[in-house]
Formats: sequence, C-alpha cells, structure tokens
Amino acid sequence: MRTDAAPTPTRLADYTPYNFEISETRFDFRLDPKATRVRSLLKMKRTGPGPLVLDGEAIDLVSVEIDGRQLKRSEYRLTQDKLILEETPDVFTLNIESKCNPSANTTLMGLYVSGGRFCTQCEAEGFRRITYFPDRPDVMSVFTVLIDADKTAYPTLLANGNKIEEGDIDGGRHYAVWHDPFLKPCYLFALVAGEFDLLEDSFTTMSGRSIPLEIFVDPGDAPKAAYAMDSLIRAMAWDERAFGREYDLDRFMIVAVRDFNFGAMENKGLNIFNSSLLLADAETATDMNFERIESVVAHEYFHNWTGNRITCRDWFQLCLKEGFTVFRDQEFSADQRGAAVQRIKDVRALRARQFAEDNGPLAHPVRPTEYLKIDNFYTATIYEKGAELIRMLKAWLGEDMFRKGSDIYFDRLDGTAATIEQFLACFETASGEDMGQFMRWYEQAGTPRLTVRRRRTPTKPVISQVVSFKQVTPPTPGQPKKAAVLIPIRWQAIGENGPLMEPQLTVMTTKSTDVSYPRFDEPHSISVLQGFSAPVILNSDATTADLVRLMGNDPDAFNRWEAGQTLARRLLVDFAKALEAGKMPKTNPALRDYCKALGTTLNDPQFDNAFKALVLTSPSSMEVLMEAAPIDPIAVHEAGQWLSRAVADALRDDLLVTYKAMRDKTGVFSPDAEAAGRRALKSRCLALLSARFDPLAASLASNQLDNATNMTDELAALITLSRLGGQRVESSMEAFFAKWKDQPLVLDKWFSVQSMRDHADGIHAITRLAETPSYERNNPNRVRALVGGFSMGNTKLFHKLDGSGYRFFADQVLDMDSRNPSVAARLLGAFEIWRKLDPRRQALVQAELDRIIAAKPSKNVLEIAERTRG
Ligand code: 0A1
Ligand code: ZN
Repeated sequence: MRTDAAPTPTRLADYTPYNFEISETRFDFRLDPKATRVRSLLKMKRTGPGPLVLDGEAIDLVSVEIDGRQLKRSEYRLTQDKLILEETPDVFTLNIESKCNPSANTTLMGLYVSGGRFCTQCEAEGFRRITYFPDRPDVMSVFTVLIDADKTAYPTLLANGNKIEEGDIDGGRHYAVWHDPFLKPCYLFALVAGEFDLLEDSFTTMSGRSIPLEIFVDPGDAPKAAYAMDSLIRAMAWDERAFGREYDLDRFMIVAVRDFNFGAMENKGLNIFNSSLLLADAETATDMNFERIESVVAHEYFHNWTGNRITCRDWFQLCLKEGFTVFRDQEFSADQRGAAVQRIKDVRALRARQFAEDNGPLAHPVRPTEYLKIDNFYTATIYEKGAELIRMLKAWLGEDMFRKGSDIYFDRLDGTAATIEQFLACFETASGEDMGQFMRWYEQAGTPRLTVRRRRTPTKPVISQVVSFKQVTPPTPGQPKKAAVLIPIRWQAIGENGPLMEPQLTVMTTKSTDVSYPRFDEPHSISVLQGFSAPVILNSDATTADLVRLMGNDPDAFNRWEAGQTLARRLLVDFAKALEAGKMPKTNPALRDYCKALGTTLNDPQFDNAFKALVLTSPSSMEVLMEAAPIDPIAVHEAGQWLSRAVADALRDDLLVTYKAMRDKTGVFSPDAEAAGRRALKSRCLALLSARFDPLAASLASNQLDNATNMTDELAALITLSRLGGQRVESSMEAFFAKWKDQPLVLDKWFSVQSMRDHADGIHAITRLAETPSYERNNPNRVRALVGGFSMGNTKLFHKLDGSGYRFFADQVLDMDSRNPSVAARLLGAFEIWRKLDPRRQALVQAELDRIIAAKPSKNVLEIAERTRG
C-alpha cells in the first residue's frame, strides 16, 4: 500500500453529523476464502442535505440498487475508497452487492482467514474492507446477519447478538442467521466461521437471567480457556457490584484467533481475542500471561457498557471508551489481586510507555485533534493516561460522587455515540463541580512536572509548617504553551513511627500553591502523591533519609515502593552518567542506605511477596533514559546491571534464603495472586543473584530449568541462563525449542528470549532467526516477539554504534509494512526515544527514519515516521 500524494489529515474541528440514518441493516454473507460475496440491505432515511457517501476499500462492487432498481454505472461514483450517490430519495432501501478476498487479506483488518477460519476485525476502520457502508462510529443501526458457508469446513457460524435461525442448504452448505437488537456502529460488527472446540459455562445476572457463556478455540485448546472463563465470570459479577452494570444479550461468546493485530476486540456479544490473551495453562503460560488474560477478558467484557451501549461520536473520542474501560479493568484487577501491587504495576507500565510517549515526538493529547490513520492512536496516552484521568476524577470528587456521575452517564447516554464533554457533564451534574479546567487534561499533551519543596527550618515560634507545590507542563509538538491543570495531590506527614496526621487531599488548580500543616517537633518526611494520585513527574526535595523513612513507615504501600524507586532512580542516573564518561560508578552512602532498606523490606513478614518482588525491581531503563537524556543507552543498561550487582552483593544471603523459601512445596500449580507472588519473588531473587555472575546463580537457574513444572519457573530460568551466557545457553535454547516447537504461544516466547540475547555474532544471529522456517512473517505475535523483542529488549545489539541494529529494524518495519501497515507502524514506535540518545545514535536513527520515509511506506508508517522525525 504505497502513497504518493501527501495524505490529508482528519480533524476534530471538521466533524459533521452523517446525513442519513440507517434504521435497519441486513447482511448476507456467502463465505468463500477467495471470493466472499456480501449483499447488504439498508433502510435509509435522509437527515441532512448532500450526497450519500459510503466507505469501501480493497473490495469489488458488483451492483447497487435503490428500492429494487439497479443503478446504471453513470448514476454513482466510485473512487479508491468511496461509493458516492449524488442523488437519492429521502426514504429508500439500498441494496449493495460486493466481493472481497479474505485469504489475500494480510492486513488482518476487515474479513480475513486465520488458521483456515474466517474472522473479522473492524475497529477502527476495517468494516470498509468488508462492504460499502458509512464506516464511522456515530452511524448506528440494528444488524441482522446471514452467513452461508460450506458445512464441513466451517461447521460453526457466528455473528453478533442472538442466533435466530439455522439450517442446511444444498451443495453441502449451511447457514445461520444472527440478530443483534442493540444499536451499534459497524466497528462492533463481527463474524466468525470455522471448526472450533467449545468451552461452555453460564452466569446468572443480578436480575436472575441465566446467560450461556461460550469460548470457541482451535480444536484441542478448550482446557486452556478455563482461566479465561473463570475470569469472565468474575468480571461479570464485579461489573454488577462496582458499577451496577448487567449483561444484556441472551449469550456471550469469545473466539480465540492466532493472527490478530492487537490484544482483543469487544465486538457486541462476540469478543475476538488474540489467542495469546486467552489461552493458558500451567505448563505453557507464565503468571504474567494469566494476569493479562484476567485483565483483558475483563476489559473486553466491560466494553459492553463503556464502548458498546455508549459508543464514541468520532474516533477523537476514543479515550471515552478506552480510558474508562482501562480504569475499570485496573480496578477489577486491584480487587482480584491486591490494590497496592496492582497500582504499582500500572504505574510502572505508565512510566515506561506513556511517559516516554508524552515526552517525545509522538506526544499527543488524550483527545487528539487530528490524525492520518486512526489505528496509530491506539496509544498508551489514550488508554493508560486516559485511565489516569478517570482515576483523578474519582480522587477529586470522592467515591460516592464518582459513582453517582457514572450512574448518570449510563442512564443519560445509553444507546448514543457520545463525546468527552457529554461524559464530564454527567459528573458536573452529580457533583456541581465545574469541569472546565479538568477538560484541559484531555486537550493538553505532555506530562506535568510537579515540584514539591518543604520549608525545613521554620523560625520559632511556629504553629505550622509549609509545603509548596509548583506545576509546569513542558511544550509538546504543536503545543508550545500550557495552562495549569487540576491536580489532586494526596499527601501526609510521616514520622519515625508512622503517620503524624490524617492523609490530606490538596486539589491544586493554579501554577503554584502553598499548603500548611501543624508543627511537629519530631523529624518527619512528607509522603506526596500517595497512590500516585496524578500522572505527573514528581520533583521532590526529599533527602535520602526522608526516602528511607518513607520506605519503612509510609502507610501508603504505593509510596513505600515509590520511595525506593526514587532512591534507585537517583543512583541509576549517577551511575549511567559515570559509565558514559568512562568511569566506574562509586559506592556511596545513598547506595548503602538503599540496599539496607531493601533488606529490611525483604525480611519484613508483614509485606506480601508480590510487593517485595516489586520493591526489589529497580526503575526501567526507559525511566532512567528519560531523566538522564541525552545519553548512551548502553550506559543506562549497564547502570542497571551495576545496581543489581550492588544489591546482590549486599543482600546475597537474604536473597538466597528467600529464593529457597519461595520454592513451591505443594506441587500443585495455582495461578492465584498469592502463588504468583511467591514465584515473582523467587524469580526476582534469582535475577538479582545472577547479576553477581558467580557460579551460584548459574547452578540455581540450571536446576530450576531442569525441574520446572510450570512455564513461569521454566522461562525465568531460561532468561537467567541467557543473560549469564556460557555453555548451557545454546543447549538450553535448543532443548526448549525442541520441547515446544508445536505450541505457537510458547514458541513466541522462545523467539523473544532469542531476540533479546547479546549474541556473540551480533545482528547476524538476529537475521538468522528471521530466516528460520518457524519464523512466521505474517503472524503479528511472532513478529512482535522477534522484532519488538529486539528493539525494546536488546539494548546492546539494537543500539550498536555501527548502526546494524537500527538498519535491521528499519528493514523489518518496511517488510512488515508491505503486508500489515498497522502492525508495522506500531513496531516503529521503538524509535520514539531517539532524541534521548547520544548525538551519534541520534544521527543513525535519523538516517533510518529518512530511509523509511523515502521508501514511500503506507499512510500508517508514514505518519509515525514523519512525526517521530519531527
Ligand atoms: N478496542 C480494542 C482495541 C483494538 C483496536 C483495534 C484492533 O484492530 C486493529 C483490535 C483491537 C480494545 O481496546 O481492546
Ligand atoms: Zn479497549
């Protein structure tokens, strides 16, 4: 898909409502892998002036009829992506027949074939690859779908809603008719046909309706869907409790497919999942996989209300459904797995991905104002920062007011395609608060910096002391000036034996504010942004002594963890700068204090294991890179290794004792939070011990690999061995491959471990991987494992100064772009940090970006490459 003329962006300011309503939609699919015929019948009513414009891409038009009369070729216009009827009656029936070729569809948008099964992906603008239709979220209709297919090859025929009819047809074919009574836009349409195994269960809703739950998977995979089913049932119950939301259709279905561009899709009543986010068992999936499955199953289910019952007016409002739904899935996971641990994981991910995006060339507001390809805006900013905004809304208004606002939202906007303004108006009605300033969070890109300063030596007599807060949001592309945003700041004074006051909530609305608190004579520290109450970068004057005190005494578990992270971040930045200058990092008192405090946490029985594992994990390289930029990324990577080594040297015995204590004694695998926490702490201890490069870690890892009875332990051991290098690595990698070569999801793990290794022959090893027969260039999971793993996880080879890593990566992006532009553009996101790198690497990346642009890539890749290039 090459583009010549400069493509024109779509702008929020240009939004106009569609000029027709479609009261009823009927589709008739005659499935054939090479030539699927689609007939549509649309009951149209004009609501505004102008021609009827329908979207259509990469499909063949066969005929158009109005009220039963076939139109002559001169009566309509057909462009590359539109079907235009200049004149139509005000009320009429439109019949269209078109053809598409699902087996040739490598974009995985629209109707395509995966593993011999038909499936669809229509969000955001994929429906236009199925047939001509107004492919925009504010055109909603009631859909009835007939599917006709060969009965032997495609015994299961599914679409949205409820099945109302089925039967056999001559010639070995059969059909099914599905009806979805709820209004929906075409991006929520889904169709699936093929041979599946089925896992069944049911859920009784709060009003007593029994809903059959069905998960369709490749033959043989049904047992691996059990955890997803269990998660679904818990999610359904949770949404009733937490938001009063009941399921509405007569059945709920999920289908797993192996070739899928993203994680999963919330099609009404028929969710379609990337199999990597649905299938799991102890032997083949890690605890992280189980955790992700639980959260994504919930996420897609929660979309039934936040996304489907209330959808988006236009794609600029994407955060309306995504931000709210991510918030809901995070809250669900917090309830299932522990609030503090969940919050820490969410914030780690936010900092590594969203903060990187918000502080680089791809920064954009949570509600963007223009795009070339909307697929490029399924970003961490829209999802994760979007969720943070909802969390702040709740922190600011309080739990009860927040629930009242969300009840009003579901009530007032049900069945509509809504905007962020309409969403916030519901909370305004509930609380009486003005939402004007809060709206800035949706309009301004960039991460605000919040500076906190404490007046430490007040002159006597004093009755109170003061903390000062200042906020600044740095300029981002296209937005040089920023206004103050509303920041809810939770804070508390903490003494040697715990808190000295109740937690406070300061709602900051101006650029700076001073807050006073009672005078305490005993030494104390201020715990700021408890629970990470706002998505900002905190610049605090806390001393090492303050941070150590908070690590030990803050009643807010998030900030206990955060204090350790702040200490570690400061150390890592110093180490990285020293290493870049060719010097050895020095041990210093802060490092000793940090290690000591880690030891205290590690040995404190009141903390759970998952929390300890997170405390023992230092900030990501991305965080350090952002703070120390511009810098040599390999120095940042090595700084991390130095710090791990220092911690391991200081705590060797404790780590070893803990490693042994965390070993499973029951022999029965459970994916629950408690068991997963034990395994996480064990893996963390092993990883730290391996930083000392002594024989102990190698032998622990070898034993663990030989005796593992679950993938979490097996993979952790393999990764440790691969970092340690040495003889066992090659044979272990080969054995792992031989053991798992028939399990695609495990083979993806093998590819990703291989892609992150510091191979002796450098990029050649990576190139060889891309040439092995088991590398599937069309499968997004496999490509992400190799190319994504390499660019995001192989610091040494990706950033090698001879430019070989960047060149290989750019070649892979262009190669993928020729088949799947949306996945290619997402991969290219790895270059977004280029301005944080040292000048020599900046020049190398710039040259690759220029090469990509010169190659006339797809719109998707062009947009990301040009914006990244700046
Ligand atoms: N709405 C989905 C995300 C999604 C977007 C695009 C897709 O295909 C190109 C697939 C899924 C979600 O939030 O889960
Ligand atoms: Zn979503």
